[in-house]
Amino acid sequence: MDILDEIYDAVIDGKTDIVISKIKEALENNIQPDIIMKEGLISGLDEVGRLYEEGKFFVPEMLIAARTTQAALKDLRPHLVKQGVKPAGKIAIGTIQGDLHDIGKSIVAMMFESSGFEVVDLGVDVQPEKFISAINDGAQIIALSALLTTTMTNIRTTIESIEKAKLRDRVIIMVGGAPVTEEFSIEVGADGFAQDAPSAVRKARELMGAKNIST
Ligand code: B1M
Repeated sequence: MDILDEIYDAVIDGKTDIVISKIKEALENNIQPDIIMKEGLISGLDEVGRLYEEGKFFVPEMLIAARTTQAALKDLRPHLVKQGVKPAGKIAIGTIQGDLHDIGKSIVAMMFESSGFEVVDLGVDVQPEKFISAINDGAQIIALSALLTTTMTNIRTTIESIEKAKLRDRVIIMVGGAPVTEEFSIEVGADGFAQDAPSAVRKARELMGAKNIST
């Protein structure tokens, strides 16, 4: 089995020690850092996302694989920087104003980070102004999480504030959380909806490719 396949398998199994030692071996064998990231780490994590969507993996397995990938990326990052590799995009994520649930939002944030995005986690109970500041600071995507039917309406208020600040054209807006649906996302004028962390990553990549965002 080649080294990249071993990294891929170890990501799926959440075996951090093996991933880190195999990355070292891959670098010693002159495999480029971006290839290690894409074909070993990210494709392993994509497979974890697929298994989760098929109901074969659950949240704990997904969290373990995301943590493994994050630890490995920490080691790989200096090599990626040296190679001139840029993040897949800059995302600011937060739980909407009035809402204190942060478990799902943090899983989505971790999955974005493990998949090569630069992530700014704005926390919980995030006021629209904070999302506006994040856009002004270069976020290309903002991801809004809501867990309560009473707070999901604040997604609309936040999008309206972004429109009022004349920043709507500069940013991709993604929404998610247990009560949020595709229909609701269209109704409030978001660019995309994702029902879980793996599909959020897939949707972000798709939207980054489709919308030309200038920062
Ligand atoms: Co609360 N709570 N809670 N709670 N809580 C719910 C959400 C509730 C469904 C429970 C119930 O009644 N059955 C209910 C909401 C009912 C409704 O609105 N229809 C509820 C309520 C009512 C409340 C309070 C109002 C209770 C009270 O005080 N009377 C209160 C509100 C506080 C507030 O926010 N202002 C409250 C408080 C709390 C705790 C603080 C005790 C705690 C939160 C702790 C924390 O987060 N640190 C809590 C918890 C734990 C829950 C439940 C049990 C679990 C939520 C969770 O973490 N799920 C929840 C019931 C349930 O869901 N079974 C419940 C696991 C997590 C991995 O899933 O968050 O859905 P989830 O995230 C998923 C997807 O939704 C998606 O990806 C994630 C990963 O796959 N996703 C995104 C999430 N954000 C995304 C953003 C994206 C994309 C995808 O951006 C692009």
